Amino acid sequence: MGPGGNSAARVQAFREHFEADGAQAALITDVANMRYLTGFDHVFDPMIAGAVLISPVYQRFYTDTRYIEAAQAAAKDTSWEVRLQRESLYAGVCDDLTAEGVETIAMESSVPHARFVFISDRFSGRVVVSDQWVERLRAVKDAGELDACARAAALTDAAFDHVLGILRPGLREIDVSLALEVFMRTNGSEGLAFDPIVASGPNSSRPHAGVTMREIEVGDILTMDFGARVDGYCADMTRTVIVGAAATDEQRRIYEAVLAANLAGLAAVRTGVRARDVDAAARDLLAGMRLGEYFGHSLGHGVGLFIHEEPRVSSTSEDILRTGSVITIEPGVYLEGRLGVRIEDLVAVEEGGARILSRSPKDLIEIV
Ligand SMILES: [Mn+2]
Repeated sequence: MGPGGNSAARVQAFREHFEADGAQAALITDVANMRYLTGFDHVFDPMIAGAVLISPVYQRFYTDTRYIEAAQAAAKDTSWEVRLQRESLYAGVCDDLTAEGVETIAMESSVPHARFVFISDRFSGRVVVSDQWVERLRAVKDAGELDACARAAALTDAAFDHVLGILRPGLREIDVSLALEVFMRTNGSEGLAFDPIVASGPNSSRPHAGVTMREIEVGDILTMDFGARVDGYCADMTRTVIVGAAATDEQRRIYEAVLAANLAGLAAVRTGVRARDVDAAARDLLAGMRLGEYFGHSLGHGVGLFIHEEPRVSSTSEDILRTGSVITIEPGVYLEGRLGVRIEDLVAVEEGGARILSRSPKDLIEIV
C-alpha cells in the first residue's frame, strides 16, 4: 500500500474533530493537507487550484480543467467525488454549501487571509477555524508514509555518496547543488524536498545560506543540507565535509562537538519523551563545551508531506514524541564570518528509540 492508502481512515478521524468543533463540513485548501486526506498521487503540485470538502456523508475534491483528468484517475475506486469547476473554484464550493443548507463550515487556520475573506463573504453560513486537526493527524505516520520517508532518505544518501565522488576545489556552490539535484531527480525524486543549501568556507556560518556562485577553495568547510522527495514525502539531511585539505584543529574541534551533540540528541529520542528534552540533550552538551551561544536554531522539526511540520523539536516545544513521528536532529555551531558545521539526520520515533533513516557517514570526511 502506498503512502496515500489510508485516506478513508484519515477522513474519518478528521470528521470527528471538525464535528466536535461544531461544524457540519470542513473546507481544506492547504496542498499538503489535501494530499494527505485524499491520498491522491500525481495530482498535487504547489500551484494547484483545488479544494477538499468533507461532510459527514460525502468527500469531494474540486479542481479545474488543468487537474481534472489526473484527479478523476486518482479517485477511481475510492469514495471521493471529483467536481470540475470551470469558473471560480471557491465560489463554486460556497454555492454548493449554501444550496445544501450547510450552516457552519470549518477551515484551516493556515488559510491565506484573502481566501478566508472571500469565502466568509460568499458562503451564507458561519465559518469557524478548526485549528491544526489535519496537521496533528499528519504528525504520526502510518507504515506506507514511513516507507516513503525511508525511501526519500535512501535517495538522499545516494546523492551524498555521488557528490563525494566529484567534490574538489574550484567547483562552485551552484555546481554542487545542481549535481545533488540532478542525481536525486534522475533517480526518482519528485521535485526536491526544498532548495538545497550548499555553503562553503565563510558562507557556512549562515545556517540557511542558500547557494552562491562562490568557488570552493582548498581547505574550505562545506555544508550541504538537502533532501529528496518520494511519493510526496520529504527527506532532510545535512553533512559537513572539508574540501582539498586535512581539517584544521579548529574545524575538527567544532565538527567533533557538533557530532557529539547530534549523537546526544539521537540518543534522547524515543516515544513518550518531551521534544524539548531532546533539544536540551544536544543543547546542554554544546553549552558544556562553551559553544551554546553559537547554536541559535532549534534542534529539529517534524518532516512529512511538507519539510517543516509537527512535532516541533525546540527548547520551547510543548510536544511529546509519539511512535511514528518523523523528525530531524540537526545541531549546528556557527562562528560568524569564519565557519559553520551542521550535522542532520532524519529519524523515525519508535518505542525503543530513534530509527535513523539517514545512513550517510558522519565521521569527518576530508576530500583530498
Ligand atoms: Mn532540517
